[in-house]
Amino acid sequence: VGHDQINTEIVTLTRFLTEEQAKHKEATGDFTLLCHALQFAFKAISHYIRRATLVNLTGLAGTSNTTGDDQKKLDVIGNDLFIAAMRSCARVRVLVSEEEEECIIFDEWPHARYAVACDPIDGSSNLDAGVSVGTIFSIFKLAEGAKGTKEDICLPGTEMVASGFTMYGASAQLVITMKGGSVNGFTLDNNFGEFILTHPNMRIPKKRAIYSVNEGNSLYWEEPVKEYVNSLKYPDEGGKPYSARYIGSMVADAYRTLLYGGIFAYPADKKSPKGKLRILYECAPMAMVFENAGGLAVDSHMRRMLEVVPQHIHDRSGIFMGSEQEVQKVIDVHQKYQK
Ligand code: P6P
Repeated sequence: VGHDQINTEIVTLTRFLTEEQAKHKEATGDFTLLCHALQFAFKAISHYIRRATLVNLTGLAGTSNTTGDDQKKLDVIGNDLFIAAMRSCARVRVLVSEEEEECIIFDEWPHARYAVACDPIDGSSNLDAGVSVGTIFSIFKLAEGAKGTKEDICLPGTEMVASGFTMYGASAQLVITMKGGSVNGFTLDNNFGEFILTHPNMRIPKKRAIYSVNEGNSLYWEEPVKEYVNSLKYPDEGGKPYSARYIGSMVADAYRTLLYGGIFAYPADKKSPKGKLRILYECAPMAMVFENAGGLAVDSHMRRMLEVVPQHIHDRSGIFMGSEQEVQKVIDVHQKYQK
């Protein structure tokens, strides 16, 4: 390959974060160090997800480590890797994990100024089927004088300083956005061991005839949801029905919706009146990504998802997120029922 075909301007996530920090003269570098620990966790989880398939299926050495511990389930490994990365960066005070009933407070870092919520391996039930799973995260900066308690992270998504996810698909795809910023996609290049900027400034199409919802819950849906989904499947005269795409792994469904457009929905329903997906580490982080990419995200009361305040760290919510015009259709149908 001629030297003129070699790209020497390789924007790694590491470089991207350094350049971001340089834009904020008051930055101390704490956020950058936190994100370096975060990206390491994603690289490690990606490695173990790909290895686990071999280990589980072929029983290759490694199914039990030297001390004879049982093979940890992958979501436990993902959780342990994430907690270790967040603890060791000395920049996180409060950590919420889907895998941990209680909030983790790092007492060894009383002056750390960040709180992180995460689902280390969201959709892990799909792992054995080879379906893409992912890590979803949200980052909050603690208020001045915060004592480091779970109240410090029960905040609306508008308080997040950054959020995003990493999808472990054919390659590891990381999507990250800062408060009020753009959405940037990175692909893990195992040769460099770095996430490379492959999708700068991601923008979701304003509309797209794709809907993503578990229709197996139709029996439990509220009337507005039924009417809305039926309007996509049985359009008025001359309309073309929407395509249905549902993977059942939020990160995979979200990534497709972000790239192609359309709508993803997990409505609250009669079976799950508060919804199924968690606010802190599924709904809010995804909502900020979608809003910053030009989309919308609302809960089942049609409130802006980022303004929903969790009372408890594992609180759930209904969610509709995606292309602006698609979410607007949901809002319009619900408004008919609110009169
Ligand atoms: P259902 C996976 O278990 C998960 O938490 C999300 O990743 C996914 O969007 C949703 O639940 C799927 O739920 O009820 O359709 O299987």
